[in-house]
Amino acid sequence: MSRLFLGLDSSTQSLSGIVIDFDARKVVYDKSLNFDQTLPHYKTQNGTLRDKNPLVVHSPPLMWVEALDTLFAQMKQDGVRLDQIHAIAGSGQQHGSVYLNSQAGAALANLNPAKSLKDNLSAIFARPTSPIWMDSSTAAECAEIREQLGGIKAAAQATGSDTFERFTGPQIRKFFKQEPEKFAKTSSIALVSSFMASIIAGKIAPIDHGDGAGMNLMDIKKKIWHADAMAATADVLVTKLPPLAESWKVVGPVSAYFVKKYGLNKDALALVWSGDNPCSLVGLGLMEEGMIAISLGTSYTYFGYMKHCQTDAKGEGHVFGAPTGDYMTLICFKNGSLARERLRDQYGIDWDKFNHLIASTKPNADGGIFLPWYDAEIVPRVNKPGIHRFDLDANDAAANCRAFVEGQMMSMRLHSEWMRVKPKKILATGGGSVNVPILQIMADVMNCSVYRIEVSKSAALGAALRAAHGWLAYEGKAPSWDKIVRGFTDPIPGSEIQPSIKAAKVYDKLIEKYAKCEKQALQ
Ligand code: XUL
Repeated sequence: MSRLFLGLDSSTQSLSGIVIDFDARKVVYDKSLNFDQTLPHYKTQNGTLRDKNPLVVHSPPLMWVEALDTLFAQMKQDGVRLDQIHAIAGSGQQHGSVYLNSQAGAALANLNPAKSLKDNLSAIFARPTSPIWMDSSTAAECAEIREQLGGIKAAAQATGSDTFERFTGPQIRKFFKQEPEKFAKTSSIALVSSFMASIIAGKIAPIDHGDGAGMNLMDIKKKIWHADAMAATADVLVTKLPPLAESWKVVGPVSAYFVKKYGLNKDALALVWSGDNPCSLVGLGLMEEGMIAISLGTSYTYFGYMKHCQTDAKGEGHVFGAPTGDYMTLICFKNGSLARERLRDQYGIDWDKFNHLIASTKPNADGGIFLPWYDAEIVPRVNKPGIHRFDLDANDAAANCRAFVEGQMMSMRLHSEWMRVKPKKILATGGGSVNVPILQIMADVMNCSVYRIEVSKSAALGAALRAAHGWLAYEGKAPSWDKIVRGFTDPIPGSEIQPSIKAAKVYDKLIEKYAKCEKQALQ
């Protein structure tokens, strides 16, 4: 019998499921349900509910519940051998929170297969909507918690990150301050990840160390709830938070609901879920220090594995738990591909021309520096958007396009220095990674080889691999992570881009000028 494992990913816009045949080392099923299209009655836009206040972004948790039933029904209809699935793990968009009332525990334990999940669970919410990671309405609460914890550096040392608007603690504090009655009726607060795990297991699931680190509530070193952070966030919080657990913790056997309704094996294990970034770390095979992924999406993210916890004194980057039990780091740069598009449009060119222009200019062609803050920037913190040119003629499209990409890469290099881990291998992902001239600049600035990898589903794949790891650990077959990911996470053959020694030398010098320009612009 094949050993199949299911990885689910409850992301902002969709619920995905990936089934892997662990012995054959391949993905045997891969499906995504888009929330807006599959469940239009929740009236979401890109999975979210928009508010009059643009800073407020919530989603309906009942939509995630219904999506789970829909996906299982789809898997059954598609002939997935659900009886051969040995374990299920999952990935959730990070930071989002679900507020459960006192009925939740019993409702989860007694899921009736004659009814839908939605009908079983519609009465368990103390708050009908969930603030998600795109919500940035908690600046006041961030300031309050930060102050209680002793400032940026202290907050980062305590919880792995400075306080951030989207992080769960500041969101909980806002709810506690603004809706005290509903807060009082909340018996249990879940993350998106632990909420979904609770349904699969039929009981309130723990929060894993990976996702727990995205809350500003977990002691990042001891991996227990941080007493001062809880006190700074809300009253009696300790009674409302589930326990924390390692990422391979078995919550229990899967709920009988899924056995009776969809034919899951009654012995299949339900594992804790983690955040999408920790799951992607596994789904990309980043299991060693110096292995970095750079995702070139709307925004850019830079993330990698970290052996020993090292926090950012400036509070720009995050430290989360890794599914291996170690750590991972993540930095978000807001001005990514969208900013690049804005520059391209200013010169009225297309992407081919843009790439041609940068490929036909030399590294740091005219000594120019471009700071690309079309939007307010997260890293470095820039509240007032604006682009800045140094020694650059705005009319020179080629020099500007090159300096723009160089600026983005130098910013990543500079602002990841606190990790004290020199990149050894970079995996480039996301829409922007199809542009080879951009990847060449990345390789040259970082002085490191860059590979492309297809990762549209890295979080769901990572969850499936975590399911395999959790099941093997439970069976006492102490698995090495290397062996687990082997064959599933290979870069695209022939995609390697080597740094040029000459160009790398140019950038080693230029980074100093870049840092000075940034400092000047920030003043
Ligand atoms: C990470 C973050 C996002 C969400 C997206 O801090 O906010 O990557 O996890 O799902």
